[in-house]
Order: sequence, then structure tokens, then C-alpha cells
Amino acid sequence: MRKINFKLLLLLFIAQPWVQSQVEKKVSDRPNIVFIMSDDHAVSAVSAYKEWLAKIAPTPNIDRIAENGMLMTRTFNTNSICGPSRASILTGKYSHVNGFFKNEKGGDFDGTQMTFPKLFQASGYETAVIGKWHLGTTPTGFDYSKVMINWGGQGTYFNPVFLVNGKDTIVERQRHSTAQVAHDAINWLENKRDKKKPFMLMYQFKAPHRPWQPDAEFNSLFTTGDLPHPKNFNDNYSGRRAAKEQWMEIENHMNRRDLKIDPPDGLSKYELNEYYAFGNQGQFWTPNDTLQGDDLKNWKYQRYIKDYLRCVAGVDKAVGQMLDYLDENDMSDNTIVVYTSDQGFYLGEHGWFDKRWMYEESFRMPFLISYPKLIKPKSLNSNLILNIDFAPTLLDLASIDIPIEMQGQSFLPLLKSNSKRSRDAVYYHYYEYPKWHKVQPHYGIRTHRYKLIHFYYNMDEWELYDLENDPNEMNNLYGKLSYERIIKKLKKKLKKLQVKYKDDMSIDEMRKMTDMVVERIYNEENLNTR
Ligand code: SGN
Ligand code: CA
Repeated sequence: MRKINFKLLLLLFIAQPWVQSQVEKKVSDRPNIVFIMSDDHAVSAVSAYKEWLAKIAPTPNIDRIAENGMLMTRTFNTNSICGPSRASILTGKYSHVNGFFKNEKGGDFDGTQMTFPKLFQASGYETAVIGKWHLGTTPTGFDYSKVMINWGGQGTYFNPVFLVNGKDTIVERQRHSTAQVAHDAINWLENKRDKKKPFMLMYQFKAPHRPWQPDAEFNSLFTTGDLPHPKNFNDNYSGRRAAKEQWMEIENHMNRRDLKIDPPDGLSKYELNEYYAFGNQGQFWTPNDTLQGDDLKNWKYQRYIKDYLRCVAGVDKAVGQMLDYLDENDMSDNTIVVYTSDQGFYLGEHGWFDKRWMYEESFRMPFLISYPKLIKPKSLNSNLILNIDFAPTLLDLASIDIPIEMQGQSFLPLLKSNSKRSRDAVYYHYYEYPKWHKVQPHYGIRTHRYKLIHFYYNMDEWELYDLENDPNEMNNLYGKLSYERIIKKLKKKLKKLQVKYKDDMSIDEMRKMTDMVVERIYNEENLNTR
């Protein structure tokens, strides 16, 4: 028989209340997470970044997060398109590893794989996802989910259809989608969760995604005069073949739905769709014959940018409501608030709308984070961060083990101190082609100063940019003799990253990924809505 150690027993007995309180402290100390993500929100349309739209279209509420915490200025995604970016955020892995690399004919997200919400849930957190999801399959790892499923999973601005907990479908007719998602998020916090547990809430807006339909209350914004154009609004794409061949020009590829042109009466459903989609593939049209050339381009731009920014104003208001709720309920100190977008967007830069490219406007994501216990107010950080870092960072902040299979890395040290440095380069890979905007598949590397891109699908074109001297990426330096040494170094680094992230397949294999057709199992028409 083993001897009883009375001394140890006595010690444990005396220490018990202390041990108990430590356990309790740990539970109540675990931070809550509010992860807010919009869709296609460009960095330049978040005024905290003080870029060219900051004064014209301020976002005072989103900016509050940076005032209370940190603004990260160099956050990038690994594949600049909706589903793939979301899948990377959930898994902490590149698209080719988590299996969701394109929206079109790329199948559904494999929800059986490890995701960060699952790890939060397993460690005692109450978890929820509300709003845009766009991954096909029903969310996994959440105690509560209410996600938009109509319009191919995009959701709509009006009368959005939601799937609740993978079972019930409901059409929300009362509110604009932004207001609905905001309402549901606060409603979950207030009435639906288990308040004894810490929580991890992801709530994700459809706005400001195409077709940019704001809530009526924001129609009074920007009614007088024209908004300015970005610097490279008129780009002739010289020296950039891939950029020349796309279908995302404001001048040539906006359709009648984008521009809010009323259809004639009496069209069938099919005809109506045709009517609205007219313009997508470069078909010329003008709302009246006297409007042509630069004036027509500017007219389209004004319609677009104003509606886009009105949608942003809706998101900003919604974020303000959440921050107020946390303040009023004494939850701000112990809650990590993140604001980001699945990727950036072109607001007329290069003459474009949409995203997908590794050029800065779509490659960058806004990323603002507050956590008063750890992050100093008004901090600014320009380290190179990736969307695959979000999962490990949030886990780290909640003291949950980070699985080694995650490819991203926690940037918790950067949140504590501005002097810490992270990686010196980031790697990117985009696959979807030709839908929707004929953006050539490409991969590339970005350091603090340079960017090297390879467009490989049905061309073999390299581009090099010096971001310090050419922040708008207009001047392709690839092939210039004086840059040979830099190109060589970047190519070496690029190869190293491809090996590190296990993306070192042949160009032919990469092309096959673009060509792969994986039909969706999920079919919204089979769902009964009420
Ligand atoms: C829709 C849009 C495209 C957009 C894709 C992907 N067309 O198909 O312009 O690029 O979504 O966007 S629309 O006429 O249906 O609006 S993503 O955010 O889901 O990746
Ligand atoms: Ca998006």
C-alpha cells in the first residue's frame, strides 16, 4: 500500500481556496472575442487608415477600435476572394491545404476539418457565427449559427434568406441585411448565449459587396457634387499584360444592376436577368446617348462609389451599435474586438472594381483590434500579417494551444510591443479563372519593399514593383537590367516560401487546380423557406 503523505494533504487543504480562486479567475479572465468581418471593404474606405477617402467618407465607429487598440497597416490575404479567404481564416491554412481555393466550381468547404471556432468550443467557449458565410456547407464548430444562403450563398441586401443552426430557413424581410446581421449579433449576446461561458462571436456583413445596395437611410449621403477619382483611375495597363486582359473595368464591365437602372415593364424572369447582367462582358451601353467617353466613365464611377460608401456607412453604424453594447454592459475591457474584411477592393484604382489581384488594393485587408488589457490605445503596427495568422493569434490570446498543422503564426507578441518584428515576406496564390472577371491565376511574394508576381495560367508573365517608389503599381520593373539582382533574390525567397507552405507543385498542376470542376452538394433550392 502506498504511504499517505500527510504533509502534502495538509498543504493542499490549506491551499484549496486559493487553488479554487485561481481556477475561477482563469475562467472569468478568459477574453471574449467579437470578430467582425465585412465583405470587400477596402482599406482606403476605413478612415482610420487616413487614405484618400478618409475625409470624404469617415468611419468613426470602426475607427474607435483602433483608437482603443491597434491599427495594423500591412495585413494581407492569401487568396483575394470571398470563400477562399474565409476558409483560410477559419483553418489558419493556405487554400491548397484547406481545399477551398475558388468560389466557382470549387465545391464546398470541408467542415469536418479543424477550424479555430471548433477549438474555442472544445475549450469551453460559447461560439456563434451570424451573417455572411459563403462556404457552401453548414457551419461547424458553432453553438449557434445563422448564415445567409440565398444568391449562391452570397446573401442579398434585401429579404436575405438565413439558415439557422443548419436546420430552419428564414427570410428576414424587416431589415436591410446589414441592420439584420447587427441586430442578430446583439440579440445573440443578450438573449441566446450561455452567459456563464466566455464567448467567441463571428458576425459578418454582406456589405459592401456588389451590387452595392445601401439601406435607404444612407441615400442622403453624397448627394451634392462628384467624389474624386483615385490617382490611377485612367490606367492604360502598359507593361502589364494580365492587367490589360481583365473584365473588371468601371468603364466597360459594370452592368445595369450595378448602376441601378430600372428595367422596362413586362420582362420575364429570364429576360430580367439578361437585362440586369448586360454590361458584364463589355457590351456597350449608356443611359442616354449624349453621355459618352470620359463623362460616361465618370457617371458610372459616381453611381458605384457613392453606393459603395453608403453601404460602408451602414456597416460603420452597425459596428458602433456593437461597441456601445459592449461598453454599456461593462464588457469592453475583457473583450477582444476585431474588425476586418475578407479582402480589399478596387475603388477605381487602375479603373477597376472587384478584387482577386495581388496588387495592394485587393491584397490588403483592414485589420483593427482592441483588447484594453493587452494592447495600448492608438497603437500602429506595420508588420507583415496574413489572414492565416488570425486563427493562431486568437487562440493564443485565449491561451488555447495552437495546432502545429496551422500554417499561420500568432502575432500576439506584436500586439504587446511595437518593436517586435514578424516575417520579412508574405506569399500569395490566386486560382479562379475565367469567372468572374478574367483575372489570370498568379502567385507571388511581397516584402516590405518589393513585390514579384508570376501570371502563369495561359501566359508566362512576371511583374516586379518597387512599392516605395511606385505604391500604385503602375511601373513593371521586371526585365530591367538594374533589377536583376533583386529579382534573383526574390525568386529564391519565393521558392523557399512555396516549399515551406507546400505549394511547390508544377505549373501544370497549378493549372489543373484552376480547371478543376467540383460541383456543389449544397443546393439552396432544396431548402424550404418561410
Ligand atoms: C459575384 C459578383 C462578382 C464577384 C463574385 C465573387 N457578381 O459573382 O462580381 O467577383 O461574386 O465575390 S454579381 O453580379 O453576382 O454581384 S466574392 O466576394 O463572393 O468573392
Ligand atoms: Ca469578398
